[in-house]
Amino acid sequence: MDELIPTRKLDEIYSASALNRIKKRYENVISSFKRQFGHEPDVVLRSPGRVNLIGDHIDYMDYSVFPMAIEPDIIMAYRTTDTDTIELFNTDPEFDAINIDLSAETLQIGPPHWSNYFIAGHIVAHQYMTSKNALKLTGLQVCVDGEVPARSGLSSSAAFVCCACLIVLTAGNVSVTKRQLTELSIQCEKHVGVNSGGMDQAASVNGLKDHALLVDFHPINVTPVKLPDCAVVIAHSLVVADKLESAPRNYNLRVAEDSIAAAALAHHLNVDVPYDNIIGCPSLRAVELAHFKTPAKSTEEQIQRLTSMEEICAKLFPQDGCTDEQAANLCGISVDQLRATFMRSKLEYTTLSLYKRSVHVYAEAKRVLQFFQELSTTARLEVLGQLMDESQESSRTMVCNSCPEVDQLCAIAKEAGSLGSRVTGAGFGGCTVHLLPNDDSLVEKLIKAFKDKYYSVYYPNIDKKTLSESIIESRPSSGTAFVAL
Ligand code: NG1
Ligand code: MG
Repeated sequence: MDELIPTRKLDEIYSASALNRIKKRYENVISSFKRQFGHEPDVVLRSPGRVNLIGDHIDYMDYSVFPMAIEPDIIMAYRTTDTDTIELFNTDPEFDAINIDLSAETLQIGPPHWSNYFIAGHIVAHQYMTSKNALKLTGLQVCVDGEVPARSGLSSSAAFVCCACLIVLTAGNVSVTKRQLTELSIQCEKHVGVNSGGMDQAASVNGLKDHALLVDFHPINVTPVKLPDCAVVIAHSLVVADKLESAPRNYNLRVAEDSIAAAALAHHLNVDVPYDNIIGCPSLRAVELAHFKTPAKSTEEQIQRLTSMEEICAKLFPQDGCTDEQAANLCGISVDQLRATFMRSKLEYTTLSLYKRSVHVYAEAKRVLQFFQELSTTARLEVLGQLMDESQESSRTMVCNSCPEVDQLCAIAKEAGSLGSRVTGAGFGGCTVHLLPNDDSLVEKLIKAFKDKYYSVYYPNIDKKTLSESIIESRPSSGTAFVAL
């Protein structure tokens, strides 16, 4: 992670079969740029989306996750100007062009708009440059071209903020390592209103061809692991998962529930934990570390520890949820303190599901370890698939971030021979991921089953383009890079 963001040629980034199409895509970005701004861009760069194989809704609790970067990505081309404006343009007419005024003291995030993700990258890069006394802000002309489906759990937003952050830094003559860009881009989404963990940005920046990535947090570290001979197929439920709009009842609520569960456990186990997660609260991993005091000596011991944490949660928390009063009691604080500490962003709920969420975190953290262990030893696809299925069951019943359409896609896939099928990313709709043997006929059979039993049933009027973009077979792709054309 300590090398600088690389410059890569197209054939080093994309698979051979995609190259012709990709070349046209870059030509279109350059010609759109010229048409819009009357010049060639100075620099072109890209950052990929990601699919998460296993380990969801645990990154913000500091547990390791197992994503891989995918080929669909966001390309940005930019040119510096001596104006006080960022001129943002998107090749997709759905996203309207906008000028952002840089003359104000600090940039502010406005009402929901795609440009907010650029502003978030700008704010974070600006703060970093100020801290390094390297502040040189210029005007920018930027053309964006995205192929990661938005609001689908494939991290279009992380790919976007990684590009935005890198543009502002590079335009200001600041070069960064993969680690620095990972750490900076992790801070971005919070400015937009989602208290996100760091999985997506780590996967986007550090992606490596043919490798999945074990991502650890605190400190952040990425270990590439070669994927065995297999096929990974992604299918979009086409249920729009608007993470920002639904954050108070979905994503941000999960982060808050886990944080409250961690504080309650720490109180129960009588241990001190740092208040340093994404919302300035304790993480469930910090409680585990404080409780056991010394690091586990083996994966087996770590797995046992996680099992015993699950058992403690199951005894401590009522299974049907907690009122604010109960939660505050469990943490040993007042209701006012509970709200002031854990609920600084707006939340909507009837009860707090401390039991379900905390048990999921410890169980899913265990599955990630088992997945990694299996991949690093015998790499049996059946074992990996089984863990993915168990993860889906936990999403459905404990995180409650699946939905009937996602369940349906997983059931169709299992019937068609998938070894493991699950929702990927934040969920509440969005994409599913499926593991298969590397066998073209099995992959074709799966894709046919999706078309016949899902898309033509749920979306009988689906157009060809949407259908072809909804099913992605992707090998692990490489990460953020400047592109040499
Ligand atoms: P997606 O599905 O890409 O929005 C989100 C979070 C991750 C992680 C997963 C759930 C962001 C940028 N990413 O991913 O940090 O928590 O959900 O595992 O919010
Ligand atoms: Mg996102």
